[in-house]
Amino acid sequence: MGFPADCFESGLGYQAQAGDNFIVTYPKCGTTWTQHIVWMLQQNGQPLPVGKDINREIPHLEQVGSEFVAALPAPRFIKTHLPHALTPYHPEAKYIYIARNPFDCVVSFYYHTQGFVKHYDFAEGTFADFFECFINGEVDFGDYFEHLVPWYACKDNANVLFLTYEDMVENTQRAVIEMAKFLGTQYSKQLKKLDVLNNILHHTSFAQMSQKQSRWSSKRPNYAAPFIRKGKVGDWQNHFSQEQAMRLVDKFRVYSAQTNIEKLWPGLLDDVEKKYGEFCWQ
Ligand code: PPS
Repeated sequence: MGFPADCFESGLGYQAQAGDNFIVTYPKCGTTWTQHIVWMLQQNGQPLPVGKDINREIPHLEQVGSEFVAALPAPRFIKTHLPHALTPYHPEAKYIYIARNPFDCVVSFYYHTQGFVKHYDFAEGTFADFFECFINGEVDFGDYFEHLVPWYACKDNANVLFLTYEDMVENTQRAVIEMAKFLGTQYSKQLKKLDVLNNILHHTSFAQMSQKQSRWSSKRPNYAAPFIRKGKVGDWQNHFSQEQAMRLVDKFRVYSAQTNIEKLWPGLLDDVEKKYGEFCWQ
């Protein structure tokens, strides 16, 4: 992933504190979008100024290390992709977890891995190559399902707000309001001013964020493709073979049998099977 090893290691040792707010995701599930929403909630609806890097404002724990995060003014807002067992915990810290369906996640992750040319040496990698890594859990931050399942189990905890990327796309306003309420009255009362809510919805829309991405930061010198790429639900259908679709359905069903994670995306697995169901195992 290209993070300094000492920062990664020190990030693992960060002691969460009362009042910390974590944005927790498996990669490519809506982290950057959520960072911008939360940042604007903190700033009375003002967007991130040109030249500022959201990953300095709401830093990625594993990238910057614990000292950087500990030195942030409270209340801290922190991004992490760490799995549940490694995420710094404090009962009075808050955790916003965003889940995205694994079909679109792997596609987004593929373009990410292909795009960071110096970090991954995968510029020539195909989707088929990446799919094998993903389904075997051999990608940054490990297995998708192993990340999702323990957080899903905590979804009703008072200090966890569990949302899906798909819900955010379907009704962004509802998601913004839920985030604000969860973070506390100082944030939710901002939304009573209509222009604050409208500003957040406008500036964090896919159109705005994709248009502005190169102006915010350009601390992504090794990234060869747009980071805010397509922002769609269902793009996987343009990438998956029948065999890949059914293998991911099978893996999903194994995890779902124990946990009901299938309920996060009602009808998804049935739809995939309907579309690709004639696939016959050899
Ligand atoms: S990372 O690298 O893990 O931080 O990536 P992350 O930000 O979690 O995920 C990137 C995907 O989120 C999409 N995105 C958005 N979708 C809708 N609306 C907005 N505003 C938005 N901002 C980012 C981004 O395009 C990536 O998804 P794909 O499918 O690749 O387009």
